[in-house]
Amino acid sequence: MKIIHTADLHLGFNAYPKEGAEQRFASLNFLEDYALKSKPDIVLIAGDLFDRRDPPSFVQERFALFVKNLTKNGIGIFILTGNHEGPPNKERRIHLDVYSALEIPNVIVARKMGLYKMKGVNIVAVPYPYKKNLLAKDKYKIESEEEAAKLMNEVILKSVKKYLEKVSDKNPVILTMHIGVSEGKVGSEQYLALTNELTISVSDLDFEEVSYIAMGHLHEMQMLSTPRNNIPVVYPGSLERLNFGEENNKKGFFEVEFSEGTHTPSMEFVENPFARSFYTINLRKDEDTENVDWNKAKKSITRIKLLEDFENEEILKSLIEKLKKESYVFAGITDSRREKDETAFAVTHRAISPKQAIEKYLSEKAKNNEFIKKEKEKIAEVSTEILKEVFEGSEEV
Ligand SMILES: [Mn+2]
Repeated sequence: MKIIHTADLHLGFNAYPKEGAEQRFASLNFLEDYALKSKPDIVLIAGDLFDRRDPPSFVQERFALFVKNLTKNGIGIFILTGNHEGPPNKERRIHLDVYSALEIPNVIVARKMGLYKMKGVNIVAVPYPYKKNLLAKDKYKIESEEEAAKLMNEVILKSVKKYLEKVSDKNPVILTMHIGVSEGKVGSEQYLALTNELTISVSDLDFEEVSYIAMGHLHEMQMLSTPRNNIPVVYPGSLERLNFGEENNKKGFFEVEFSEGTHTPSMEFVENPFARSFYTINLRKDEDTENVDWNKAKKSITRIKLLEDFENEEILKSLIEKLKKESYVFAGITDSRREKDETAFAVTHRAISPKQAIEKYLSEKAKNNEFIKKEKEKIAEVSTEILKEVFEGSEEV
C-alpha cells in the first residue's frame, strides 16, 4: 500500500504577473509524472489544492486532466479542503463539488469531517475548520476568540474520536487535517497574524489506532510525532515556493508506504526540482552589489533587501536597471535599514501587509482630508474588521 501525501499546491496562485506561464503548472506536472511512474494507490492532497474556491477555467481544466490521467491508471485521489478552497459555510458551493457530483470511482472530496474509505484505507478527514461550520451561534455563547478556539478544538477532537470508533476493519487508519499544530514552524511570510488561527497540539492527536497523520496548511516541510505512540505527524509543505519566506525551503511531497500486514509506515521525501526560485540580494554595504549571483537572478524572482549601512543610491539605481533586464522577474526593494516593514521606493508586491497598507493609505489621505484626519483610527479599525471577515481563514491578510 503506497500513498503520495502532498498539500498546499495553491493551483492558480499568481506569484508575480510578470512570471512566465510555464511555471503555472510546473509543480503539478512533476507530481503527475512522478505518480504515473511510481503508481501509488492513492494521492492524498491535504488541503489548499487550489488558491481560490472558484479558480479560473484553465486551472480547473488542468486539474481535471490530472484527475483523468491518474484515475485512468488506477490511482485514487483523495482531496481534503483547506482554507483557500473550502466552503466557509455549509451551503456555499465550491468548484471541487463538481467531482463529488461526477461520482468518479476512487476520487473523494472531503469538505466535511468524516470517516472515508478508499482502496481499503480508512481516512479520517478534518478539513480546514471554519468557525461558522463548527460552532452554531445559538448553541454556544462565545465570549472571546480564545474560548472559541478552545471549543473548536474540543469539537474536532471529539469528532475524530467518534470517527475512529467507526473503523471496523484492520486496515491502516490515516488521519488527515488542514490545520496548524502549535508545535509546528510557520514560514516567515505566511501571514496568519490577523486571523486568530486555531492550532491543535500534537499531543492531542495521539490516537493509537492511527498509523499516519497527513497534515496540510503549514508551508514548511516538517516531520513531527506524537509523544506516546510516536505516530508521524507530517507536513509535506507547499509543493511550490509561494513567497520569499520560502526561498531556502526544500519543496516536494512524501511517499508513504505500508508493507503487507504492518501499520508502521516508511516515509520518503521526494523533492520537487521545478518549484519556482526566489532570490534575495542582501545589500549590507555598497560593495555587496558586486556579489550578485547573476545565474541565479536569471532563473529567479529576485528582490533587493537593503540592510545596515547601505547608502549609495547611484549604485543601487544601476543595479535595479540591470536586474529589470536580466532577472527572471524583478520583484522590487525592501528597505530594512529603518523601522521594520518600511519600504523604499515603490512599494513592492506583498512587501507590506494589508493592514499596514490601509494605515499607509489613510495617513496619505489625511494630509488633505479633514474627515479622514479626524476619523483615521476608527476607519482603520473598521477596515481591519472587514478584512478579517472577508479573509476568514485565509493567509492573505
Ligand atoms: Mn492553508
